[in-house]
Amino acid sequence: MNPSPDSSRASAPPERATPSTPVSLHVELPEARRVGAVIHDLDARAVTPGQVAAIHELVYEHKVVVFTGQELSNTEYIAFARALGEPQIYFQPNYHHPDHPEIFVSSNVPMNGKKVGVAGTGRYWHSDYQFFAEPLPMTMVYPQEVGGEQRSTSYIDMVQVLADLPPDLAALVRDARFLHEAKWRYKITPEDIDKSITEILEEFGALTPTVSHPAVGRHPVKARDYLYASRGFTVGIEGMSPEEGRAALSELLDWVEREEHVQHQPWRTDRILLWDNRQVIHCAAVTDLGARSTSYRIGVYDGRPFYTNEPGARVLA
Ligand code: 7UC
Ligand code: FE
Repeated sequence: MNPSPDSSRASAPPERATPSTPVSLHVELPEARRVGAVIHDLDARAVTPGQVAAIHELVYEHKVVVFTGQELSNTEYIAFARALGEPQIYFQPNYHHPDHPEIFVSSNVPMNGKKVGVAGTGRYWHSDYQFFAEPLPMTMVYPQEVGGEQRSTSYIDMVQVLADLPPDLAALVRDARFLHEAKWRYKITPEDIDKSITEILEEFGALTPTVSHPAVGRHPVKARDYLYASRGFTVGIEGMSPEEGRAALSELLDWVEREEHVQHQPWRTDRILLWDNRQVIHCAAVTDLGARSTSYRIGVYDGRPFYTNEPGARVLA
């Protein structure tokens, strides 16, 4: 398909298959106000530069992309991520796949009798690496074991949310900077035994100091504005007292998380999800009780700034 920007696509009818083109992708576009273009049966093992450009355009335009019919080995999966950008190595090694540090493992299933990765990651609204000065532009998730009947990742379109904000909340976010922190989501590791909660918070807080980002970011490719805030990591508002900031954020995030804003993308072991962490926030569904769940995530840097309207993050002491 033609990778050039075309805003009319956003309102294209669903299930419109693109005819065979030089990049030959079979794509289903989402309905208006929905995220998620579906790319059918891409040969992810032999992706061409034209296909990569088309995938980038689809993920920037439609915020989420689903690749159907995938059956990739770990090395093929990493190679696919490398074709799309630069794979991330997550900053905490306890999340790494034992043979492939690029793969962030979310799993409750031991591998060769040993715990691998972390169980139950990201079960709160967030954007990946929101708490760092350079957040993660794109994330891919490849479910290996689905973990029950109705497993999914849920998304909120933060471009749409920003456009629809009621006037009082729009005034709150205009020219504001929000503070983000990871330490409240820290997962205890075996090395933490015998440490106090205070010690753990201090140590992890020193590793991941509070950062501030503009509350509204401008997308580097689409030049659209998105609201950059989440219940998971956003903890305050620059220039407000902690209490004032928390109260204002809680009102904003209650609006953001309204049922009508939430879209679900079901998990299948033959589907890879790819999303734009600038334009959506996401939340992982809880695993059914006793069900085995494993997913392989790869974060991808696209070589572009996270937002272009402001010079960048501020790291607070
Ligand atoms: O265990 C988790 O929920 C992981 C989270 C603290 N960070 C994921 C990320 O990339 O921001
Ligand atoms: Fe996440």
